[in-house]
Amino acid sequence: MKNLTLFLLTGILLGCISCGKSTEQLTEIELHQNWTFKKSSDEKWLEAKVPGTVQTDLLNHKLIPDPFHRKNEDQIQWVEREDWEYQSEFTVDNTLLSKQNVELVFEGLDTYADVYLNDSLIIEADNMFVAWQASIKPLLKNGKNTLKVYFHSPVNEGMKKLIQVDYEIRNDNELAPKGERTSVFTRKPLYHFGWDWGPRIVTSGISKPVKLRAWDDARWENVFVKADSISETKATYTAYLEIEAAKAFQANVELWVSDRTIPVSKPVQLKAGYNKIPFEFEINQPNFWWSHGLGEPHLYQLDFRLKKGGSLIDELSEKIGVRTIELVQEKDATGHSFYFKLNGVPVFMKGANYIPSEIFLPNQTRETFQRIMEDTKAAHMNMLRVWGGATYEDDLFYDLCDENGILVWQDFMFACSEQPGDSLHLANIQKEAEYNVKRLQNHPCMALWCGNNENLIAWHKWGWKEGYAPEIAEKIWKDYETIFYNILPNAVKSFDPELEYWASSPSSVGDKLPDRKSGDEHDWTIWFAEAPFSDFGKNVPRFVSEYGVQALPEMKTIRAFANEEDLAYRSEIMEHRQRSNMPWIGKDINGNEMMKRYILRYFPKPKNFEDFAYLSQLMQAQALKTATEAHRRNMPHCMGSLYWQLNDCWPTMSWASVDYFGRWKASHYAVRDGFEPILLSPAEEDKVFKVYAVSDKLQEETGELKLSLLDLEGKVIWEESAPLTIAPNKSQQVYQIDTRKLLKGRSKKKVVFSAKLVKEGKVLVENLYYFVEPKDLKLSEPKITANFKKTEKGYVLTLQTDKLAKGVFLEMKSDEIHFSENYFDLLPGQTKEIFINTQKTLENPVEALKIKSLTDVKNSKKA
Ligand code: BMA
Repeated sequence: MKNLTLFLLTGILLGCISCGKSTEQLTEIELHQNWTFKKSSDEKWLEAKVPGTVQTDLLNHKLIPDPFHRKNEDQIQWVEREDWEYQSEFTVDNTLLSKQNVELVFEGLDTYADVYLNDSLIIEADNMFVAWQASIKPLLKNGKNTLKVYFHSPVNEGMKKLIQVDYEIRNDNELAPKGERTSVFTRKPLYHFGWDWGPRIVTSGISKPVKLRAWDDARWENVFVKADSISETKATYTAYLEIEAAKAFQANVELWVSDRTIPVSKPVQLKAGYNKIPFEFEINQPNFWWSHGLGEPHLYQLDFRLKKGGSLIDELSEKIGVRTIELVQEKDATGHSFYFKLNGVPVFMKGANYIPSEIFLPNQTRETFQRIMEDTKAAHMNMLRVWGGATYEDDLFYDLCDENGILVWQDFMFACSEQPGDSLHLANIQKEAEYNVKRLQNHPCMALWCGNNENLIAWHKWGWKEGYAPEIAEKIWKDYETIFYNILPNAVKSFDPELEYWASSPSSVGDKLPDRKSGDEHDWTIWFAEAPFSDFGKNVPRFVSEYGVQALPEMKTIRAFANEEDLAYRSEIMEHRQRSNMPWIGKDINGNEMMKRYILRYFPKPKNFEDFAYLSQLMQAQALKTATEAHRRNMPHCMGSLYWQLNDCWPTMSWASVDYFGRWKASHYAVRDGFEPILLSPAEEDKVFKVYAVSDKLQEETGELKLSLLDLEGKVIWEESAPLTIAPNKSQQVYQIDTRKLLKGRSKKKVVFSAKLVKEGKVLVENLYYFVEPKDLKLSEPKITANFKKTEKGYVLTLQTDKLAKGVFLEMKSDEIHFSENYFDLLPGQTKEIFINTQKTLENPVEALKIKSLTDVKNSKKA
């Protein structure tokens, strides 16, 4: 819920620099100043930052080392075992005390927190995913007031619960010895306890804003906007107004819709306490909300004003989008479809799995979220999956998804684990589910609520069920049913009935195990089961909600956490940072080894670490290129491709396509190409060479299809062209030829195939295809020439080559530069223009530019 913010610096409270909203009757003030903290057993109080975490406060005082550097994470583990106290003082005057109601609101507490106001206990928190509030008027004093928060160690609290259960409740991702894994007992992000791409840093702290809210007669609690009917000409809505009133009285509600000059208004009779009042309104000739790529994500601003007589009591603003969203699961020849219809249009979902961009959640800033949106949009995505092992994100994240047309597949916060089933825990889950469904219900970006990530397959397919005596297995499964078939779907049904609930990802219809015929799939045959990338195109699922392979970030990022002596793929530091272990394959197999195996399958052998990092990126890019194209070629059978994972929460090697510092890996460029609204995708199927045209556009596209076969020096061996009409929202085969007829006996190692769509002399899209893996290409060293031209926005870099340059990686030695294209193949005869947006002046850019391509690996020195 966002409130209209009229800033007012009343001076009512000392220690408030950014005060919240204010009307004649209501004042909101942030309490972010004057905080100190200490370990509960210590005496000395130190300055603290709120919102924040114990660990970041300790870091600010240099009391712990930088946990991201080398193995320092190990040295800060003691923090999770301690209790911590936070304290602040604020002053209240009579103006505030004269208000009839004063509430203290914590938007987030991490996690077991006792809050005392002037030594009276007012809140006992035990869930980081909800807000906490208390009425505090009787406790407030004129003058100085003391606020204290006592944080119990989340691990010790979890342990107390763990020892009460006489069977193991599994979370195999937790980085703690068996018997000490407490994460499942605590409603706080699972990834804080360690995951296969993140550190174990179990935080405590005031995780979100804290505020005082003082009001007299009434205030807004919530507004839930439900669409009654939506058509081209009119959208009708009922807004359910939730109002908290101190007494019964006659009020008036006004609704101002975007730039309408006259509000809709209605008298409402309030009773003391909670009120829920339906309020109807309509939008004529609506502008629809569309996902990125399909149209404008048009938003309507709704300003609700609660009035008594002529005076304004409280205001609340919401943004809504006129849209319909459906998850369509119709029976068909294969099984059941699984696709989203937005405004009646089937939309192929292109996107990624999202995790928080920080292990320390309060460190996420507006800039972080905005960058995520830019990276998402730049790669032509229209959906992010907010994965269930982390957190329901901040309001700002969903606001930005609304504004940018990014649909959200939202998991509830359960992943790869089992859950306790005691009544307190279940009640806590219910509260959390209701709170978050209500909080997010008005966002047009919301597409789906999903119960959990992989809990179902963990139980049935990872041997978990079999590990228990039958009566224990029965109990665990019953608890699963209670949470995922009862509590969570009921929360969605009650508070956001427009959205579908999907109990587990991945699964098939009726919450059966994933079968690729219906439902969604996590395609981990590639990577964990070591299948070749070409398998992305085999037995393609209906909706692929996870798939991916790991890569290292670029050297600049690696050097931020490692020293020179650590730069070896199995060095102590690189092994420590790598969290993906695969004991079922072999004791010694981890992600670093797996990256090496995949590199060797497709690329020349790296001789040093820098080449290993570079090749891991090309390898990951090839995997995601293969997957995105295969999934889209198989449209409409397959209607979604969300790879694992978009981003990182610390500098590391992982499946991310954008690293912790926002640097794009090769894979992000590859995904951007794979997700182009119009894709030409060549593929060999049963010795027949085919070219597919896939379009996500809703209008027909025309142009000339230009196909050519080139040798590696750029000589055209074969070419054909024909006018092409690409049907909207469809995958179609547009060309085919017997591979032998195309190659006519030429070596597959010495040719490259290009497919282009050309319109009015401009290349709209181009895609290259090789008949052998990169390591088998007969590449010889290219001579690449580079030229820089200064423009208003920065520079244009022009590149040319005399021979095929494969996997061209550009880097500026001194400057941090984002190249509009990187890690690409450069064809001889082609002039490639690359844009660099920068206000900086680059000194001798030609000399500062480092160009690397695949042949350089052959000539590299051994480490
Ligand atoms: C999926 C995710 C995560 C995990 C990733 C890589 O299963 O749901 O749990 O990090 O794979 O192993």
